Amino acid sequence: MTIDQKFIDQLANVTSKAAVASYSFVGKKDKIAADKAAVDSMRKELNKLDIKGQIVIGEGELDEAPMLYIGEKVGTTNGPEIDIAVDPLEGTNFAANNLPGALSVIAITEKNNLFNAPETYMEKICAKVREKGVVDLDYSTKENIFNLCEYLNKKPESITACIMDRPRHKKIITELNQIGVKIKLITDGDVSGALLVTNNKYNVDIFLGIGGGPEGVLAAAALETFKCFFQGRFLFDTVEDKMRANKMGISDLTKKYELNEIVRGDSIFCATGITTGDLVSGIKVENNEFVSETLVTHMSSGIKKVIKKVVNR
Ligand code: VTB
Repeated sequence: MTIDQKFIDQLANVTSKAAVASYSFVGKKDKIAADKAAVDSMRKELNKLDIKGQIVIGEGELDEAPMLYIGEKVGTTNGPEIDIAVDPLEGTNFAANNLPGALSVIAITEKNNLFNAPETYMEKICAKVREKGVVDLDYSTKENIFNLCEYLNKKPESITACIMDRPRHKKIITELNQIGVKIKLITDGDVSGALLVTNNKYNVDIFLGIGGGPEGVLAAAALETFKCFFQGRFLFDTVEDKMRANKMGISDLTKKYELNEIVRGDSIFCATGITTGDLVSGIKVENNEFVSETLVTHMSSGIKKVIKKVVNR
């Protein structure tokens, strides 16, 4: 089964409207307001779609998030059963401080095909490699780089690795440095960071490190269409995290997940720019109208492109 192509445009509308709603709060130093605007808009628009949708990855659980919580049903119910992952405002700091890279993101699969990811950290690795065994979460950083060098026929000095600038990555960053790899350090936004491996124009060969689990699932949905390699391993540090994992039916807490175990079957991914970043431009006002740019991917048709839209509020 595949997801009808008509949903690409409909979902790009959803993320475009959320991006415009959040855009009013860009540079206002209020990340909560920027996020709320995106969430409210996304929920309203998702409820107009002819789907029987369920939020699988959202803004938290019912008790902590009144809207777009995990398990929330959205859509008119007149349509296919769909699992939905949302990040209405990915990069709240970027939006609040008017910095590049704030996105509104959504990914869908058919029912029961999207991993029900807990809101914990995830160890991730991805690269524009199709074969297994070139890079792997179980290899050391150096092994991954040397294998990738061989695969790409490049020297370590010509490899660029993208990683979030966090104290937890000190060891990886030191090792990358020792072998001469160029590092692209990002402050937030690891959905976008992971997607930089999809096209040579971004000059990133590998993305690695620990970031949000939900962001990992969202990135995986797009990476599948780009035929890139992705692996993720959830990290359950606290007792609370472990209990939540058990509740979600995860028994092996150290399991390494392959892309196809996270996103199964057909999928659509949409990421609209709020502020201009590497992947897409931010919201622009042209002739008194809002114009958005959205990166869309659709697995079954192989569609992967950036679309522009005039957005009515
Ligand atoms: C990432 C990134 C987000 O959180 O997942 C990160 O994509 C992970 O958490 O944009 P820490 O900030 O605790 O490292 C964000 O940076 C913010 O939600």
